[in-house]
Amino acid sequence: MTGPLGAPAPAPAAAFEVLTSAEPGAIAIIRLTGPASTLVRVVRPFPALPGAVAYADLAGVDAGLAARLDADTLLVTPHGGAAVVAAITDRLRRAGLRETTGAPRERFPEARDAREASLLEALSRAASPLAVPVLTGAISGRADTAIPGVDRLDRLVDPPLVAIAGPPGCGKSSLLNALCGRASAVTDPGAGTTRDWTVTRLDLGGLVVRWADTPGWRPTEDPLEMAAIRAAQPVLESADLLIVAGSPDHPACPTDGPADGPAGGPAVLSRRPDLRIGLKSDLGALAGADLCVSARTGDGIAALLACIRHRLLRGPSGASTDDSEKMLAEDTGAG
Ligand SMILES: Nc1nc2c(ncn2[C@@H]2O[C@H](COP(=O)(O)OP(=O)(O)O)[C@@H](O)[C@H]2O)c(=O)[nH]1
Ligand SMILES: [Mg+2]
Repeated sequence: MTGPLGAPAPAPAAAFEVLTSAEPGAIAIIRLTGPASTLVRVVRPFPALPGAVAYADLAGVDAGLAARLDADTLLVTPHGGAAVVAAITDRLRRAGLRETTGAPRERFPEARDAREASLLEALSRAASPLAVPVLTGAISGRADTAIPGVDRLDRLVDPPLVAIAGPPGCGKSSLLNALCGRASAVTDPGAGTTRDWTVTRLDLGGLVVRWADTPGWRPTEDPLEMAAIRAAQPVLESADLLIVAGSPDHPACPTDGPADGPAGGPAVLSRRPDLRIGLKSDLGALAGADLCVSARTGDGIAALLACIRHRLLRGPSGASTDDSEKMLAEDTGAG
């Protein structure tokens, strides 16, 4: 009979954790922990001693630096594309490594306290470049002070949804193209060009958002266009920031807004817009707009970005543009 004392001690479990953000980046950093006898199966050549670095094959998927921090810990740095990281983590699981996502205090033992560990954890997965000065400023600052200029740190970490609505032809898709610096959306002088709503990831001067371009609101008999307008409705309802646009040649908004949806059109929205903008300001200013911009000349774009950042990052009390927005503008070089 073989008692438990006679059995060989079970091998300590090997584990891995992707330390870098899920956003695509040049490299990813994955921490491997466990006995060298297990890790050597997925990292070859294996850095022999603590402190050693090797250029190694990583799970047969990619090659990159492997640094041995101590007897049981290895950091490996494959390319940062989502497909590479997914393929490597899949191989690691098949090799018997368990995925861990430790508590911030465990993941960042160098942090002075729980708050600093949480800030470092947020920094490791933040989507917005603006998170870097904001979070590093907060980490180096006093532990009990709020972060100046940012009430909604979560929105620097997870990109908020911005949706734009307005009559067809007022220039919504042209604004999107101007903001992303390329022809992302099809634009045309003919009304009803944007049929389906689309989401594009945009960096608005350091704040990364998901920008939803939607089909224009107008009375229509066309079942396809009606279906597209209806499909966009939940996006408009759920957006973190709802922008309503109009232009001098298609002025139906901004005073009306989609909340007064077209007769015979989709159901009325339950919310009012957060921001009313006048597009094609090169043709003239739109009465009732909070601000006017021209996708054609670029006029007003910087002010629009500053306004969007302010509205998304300040809480309900952050009604006025004050020093905090100046700080954000200086951080990002935009204004
Ligand atoms: N003058 C001027 N025309 C614009 C501007 N932005 C868009 N347009 C034109 O307006 C038309 C409709 O634009 P589009 O972006 O497709 O409008 P949407 O239906 O609201 O997406 C196109 O012919 C654009 O070239 C602008 O800032 N100034
Ligand atoms: Mg369009």
